[in-house]
Amino acid sequence: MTPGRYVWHNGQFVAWEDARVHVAAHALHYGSSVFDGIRAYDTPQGPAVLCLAAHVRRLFDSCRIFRMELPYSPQEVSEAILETVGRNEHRACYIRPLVYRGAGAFGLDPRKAPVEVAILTLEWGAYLGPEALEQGVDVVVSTWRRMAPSTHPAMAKIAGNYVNSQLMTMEARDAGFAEAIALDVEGYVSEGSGENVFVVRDGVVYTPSLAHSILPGVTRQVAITLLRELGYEVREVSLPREMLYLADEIFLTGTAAEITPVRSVDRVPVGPGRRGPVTERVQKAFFDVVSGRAQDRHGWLTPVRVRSEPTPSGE
Ligand code: PPE
Repeated sequence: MTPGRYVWHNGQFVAWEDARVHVAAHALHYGSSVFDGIRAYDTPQGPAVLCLAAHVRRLFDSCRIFRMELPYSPQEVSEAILETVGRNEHRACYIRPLVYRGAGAFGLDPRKAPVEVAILTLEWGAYLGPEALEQGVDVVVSTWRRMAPSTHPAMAKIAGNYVNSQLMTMEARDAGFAEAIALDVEGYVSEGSGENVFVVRDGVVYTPSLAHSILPGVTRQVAITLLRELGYEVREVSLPREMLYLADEIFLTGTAAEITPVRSVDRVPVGPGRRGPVTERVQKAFFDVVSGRAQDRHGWLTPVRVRSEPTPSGE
């Protein structure tokens, strides 16, 4: 993972090494930050950010749920994201906007602590390993359940929610799996530690609805759109765990994971145990759009103006 040279921090560009917080930062003690994850792809017209508006909207939605008032507008954050990618001269990168409660208050009313904003970029390759996109990954159903709807707000990308994801990931990796899928409190399929889940059976595509403690994934929405355009029926449903063992195909979607096939669940092969045709078609449609090979008919790509003027004071 290669970090970008500059970080946008509270309205200013600072060197990566200088983008610091105080150890008294509220977020560090209580998980009181929200974030998003966005990718910029290399296209023949230069780098382009995928689904910028949808990601910025979700960032603001997360803040609204957690009652964090951002000192910037969605427009300003979008501009800052494009400027950060441009300034760091990435051809392609992962973008991490972060809104956190800084230092200034202890205790459990976070609203007494200031809201601060950072935008980081880094070069981050295939999330689940270089072979994963073609070969698929081995996953396990986690012993950890996704948070109950009356506990943490799953629709918000709040840092504190990710304690659950980290427990899932460590358990899965220690047992030799690439990733874990969690069930919700009632035992229905929810999502991966950092991905949404899709199941294909008899040519119909199923994915858990928002009622199953999932993050409303931007890639999930892109995949649903592409699948419908390819002529598949996509249903947002309550998915019993056993559908994972009956599936012809399973794939995971996420900004970091992109569209990754699953080849086994709990050591049970998915279909014939390799990437299936529906997964392959939706992957191809996805990578064709993000790489600029196919026409961007939905306006998903925002071009980045690459400027290489010297930045912050002291440079
Ligand atoms: N569920 C969870 C819990 C989740 O964290 C993500 C993204 C998704 C679904 C898919 O959402 P979207 O990226 O909008 O399609 N996970 C982010 C964090 C990964 C990380 O390791 O950090 C991501 O993919 O950026």
